[in-house]
Amino acid sequence: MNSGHLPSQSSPPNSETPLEKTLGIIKPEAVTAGHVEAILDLIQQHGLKIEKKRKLSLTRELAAAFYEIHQQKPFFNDLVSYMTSGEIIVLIISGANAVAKYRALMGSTDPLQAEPGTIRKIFGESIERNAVHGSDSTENASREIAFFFKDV
Ligand code: IDP
Ligand code: MG
Repeated sequence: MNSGHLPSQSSPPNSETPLEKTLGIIKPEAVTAGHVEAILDLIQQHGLKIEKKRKLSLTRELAAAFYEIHQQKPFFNDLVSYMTSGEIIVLIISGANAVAKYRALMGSTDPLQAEPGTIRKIFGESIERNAVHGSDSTENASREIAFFFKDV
């Protein structure tokens, strides 16, 4: 991101803005708290499209596989327990620069550090219970989309 500010509302794509897909997750505490529609609205207000949406529950095995890069982290077991504690909503989000744009809209991992207006600032409860996930690169977006949407 080129500044500390959230990207403005929808900006028209031009020939240099790649159309991308990214994987989003609305995490269990945000689903339970009834924030799904508000989060989907925010994503769409920022010019991103919800291409696909699935509600599901992760098993411990699936949650551990999804977060395998964090296996060695001290918070890994808690993260797996948290992500299996209730239903989640998995999203394919598309648009110009969707990966970076959605990451910016999510805000910092820790809601206390997140900028005003970001999803994590508004809906996150803690560095763990931070309302949403988003792919951090186009490579990981492809891997994560394939993880949840076999037919895409
Ligand atoms: P990200 O979701 O912003 O990409 P990652 O470092 O990839 O952040 O961590 C994955 C998830 O693990 C976070 O979204 C959060 O739910 C949890 N997490 C990250 N760091 C901590 C921590 O220090 N304590 C507890 N949970 C954490
Ligand atoms: Mg991450």
